[in-house]
Amino acid sequence: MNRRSQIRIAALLLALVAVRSAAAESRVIEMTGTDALQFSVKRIEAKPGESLTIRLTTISKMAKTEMAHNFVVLASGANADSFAMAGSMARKTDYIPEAKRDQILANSALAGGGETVEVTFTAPAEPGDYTYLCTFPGHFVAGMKGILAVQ
Ligand SMILES: [Cu+2]
Repeated sequence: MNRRSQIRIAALLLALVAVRSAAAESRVIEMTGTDALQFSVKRIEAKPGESLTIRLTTISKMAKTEMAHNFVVLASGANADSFAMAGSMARKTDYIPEAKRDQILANSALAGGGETVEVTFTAPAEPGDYTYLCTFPGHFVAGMKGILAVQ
């Protein structure tokens, strides 16, 4: 093995270690979404700047077009009602309203029955209560929401 490939391998190993430690630092919060249109976790307490991984599994026997869930955390000051309304109409973008992207701190993909989606993000530095919700049509109105309490 020449010097050049040794350096390449060393760089690759360092990169792997960096990826692993970043993943290890993130706290994983598992939750489910059901046909009852509720998240199993309704409140998440976090430290400012903490790395969080939300792992959302949808429990349903319905078709994905009829029943799916996502996890969307809103920035402070966002109006959750109008965000959810815009989201419910954004079918082409999996119910993520492109015009309101600046109000999203983090969002997962849509999970149909039996699927699990994951999103990793950094909790805001600013303490406060941040709303999270599912933007599938009708779900927020039915109560599919929760609070990320940064304190
Ligand atoms: Cu939902």
